[in-house]
Amino acid sequence: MVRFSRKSYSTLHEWFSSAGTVSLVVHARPDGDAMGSASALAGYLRKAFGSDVLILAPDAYPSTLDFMVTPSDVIDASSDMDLAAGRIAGSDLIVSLDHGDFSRTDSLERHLAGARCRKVLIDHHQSPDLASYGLVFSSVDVSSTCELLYHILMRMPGVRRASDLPQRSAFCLMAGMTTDTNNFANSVFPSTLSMAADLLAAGVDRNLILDRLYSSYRENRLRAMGSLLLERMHVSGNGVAYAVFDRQTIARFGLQDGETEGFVNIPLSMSGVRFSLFLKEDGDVFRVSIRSKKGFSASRMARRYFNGGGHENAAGGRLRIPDDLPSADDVEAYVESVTARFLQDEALPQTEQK
Ligand SMILES: [Mn+2]
Repeated sequence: MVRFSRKSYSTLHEWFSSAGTVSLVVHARPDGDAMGSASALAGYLRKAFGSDVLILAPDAYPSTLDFMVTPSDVIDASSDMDLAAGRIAGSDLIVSLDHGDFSRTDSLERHLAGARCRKVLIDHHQSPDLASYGLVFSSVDVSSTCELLYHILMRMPGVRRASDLPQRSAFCLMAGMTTDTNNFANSVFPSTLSMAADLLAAGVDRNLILDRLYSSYRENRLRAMGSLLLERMHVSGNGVAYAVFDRQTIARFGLQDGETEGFVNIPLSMSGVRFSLFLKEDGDVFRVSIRSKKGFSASRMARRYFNGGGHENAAGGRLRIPDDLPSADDVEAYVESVTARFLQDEALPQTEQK
């Protein structure tokens, strides 16, 4: 269960109620948890305080999340940087959701860091940048930012249960939590289930969420999954499985943003696989997703070899060409050598690692 001081909640409520213009900031390549928490908070702030609220995204969210986002709520900085920068300058309050520091917001970073207004962090990642925020709600003991936000909202005056929230906010909290837990498969705490029970009791249509998240794919995604299983996936003897989708594979299946979501989890269904890596070529970088089974650290692997980080069992990073790899052709050899080295290092007793 998540607990913050009584003072934190009352300060947050005071900041919410006195801010006319609020900007909710999400990380680059926003996912369901980021967009769900931002949409939910936007609805609450408008209803409770009549605030002028917009969501600031460094780039576009995938169309698979259309059902939980109102397009007019969102400023996409990659399509109008001046609008985004002006919004930040005119904000009374900035709330960062689902990321622990401004570096996850790409080109928005310097504007956010330079803004003089009040700043709040609501996030569930490790090692938040405490110095950048006046008020921090950070915990790794929750499934998602949506769950953390739910518990915070339940501490606001006038809110005792999910039915006290706008219906749309309750829906978005459930949708975002469902994406981050992969439909209750990962990072589920007792508090996650009590939140879900309350949201269901408030009338959230979970069937609609499941239909939109898991039964609305295009055919090409399944064909691409076939290629992953038959051709792209490599399984090493040391418990690492990985797959690379290079630009040719992406073009072959006409894959759009978000359509490879979840592919990284598939190899973990094999007995003996401890780490699964999925790499996708995007311009001059490979975007890397890493998942691990309990007892193995995806976040440490991401930090050490893939310029990234994240959660203990779900992390990500990137490899740049030519900084990290001479060319795209070297990616498989790189993955094999660093994962083997990582497993070797991890096998050493803790004392020898220091
Ligand atoms: Mn999240």
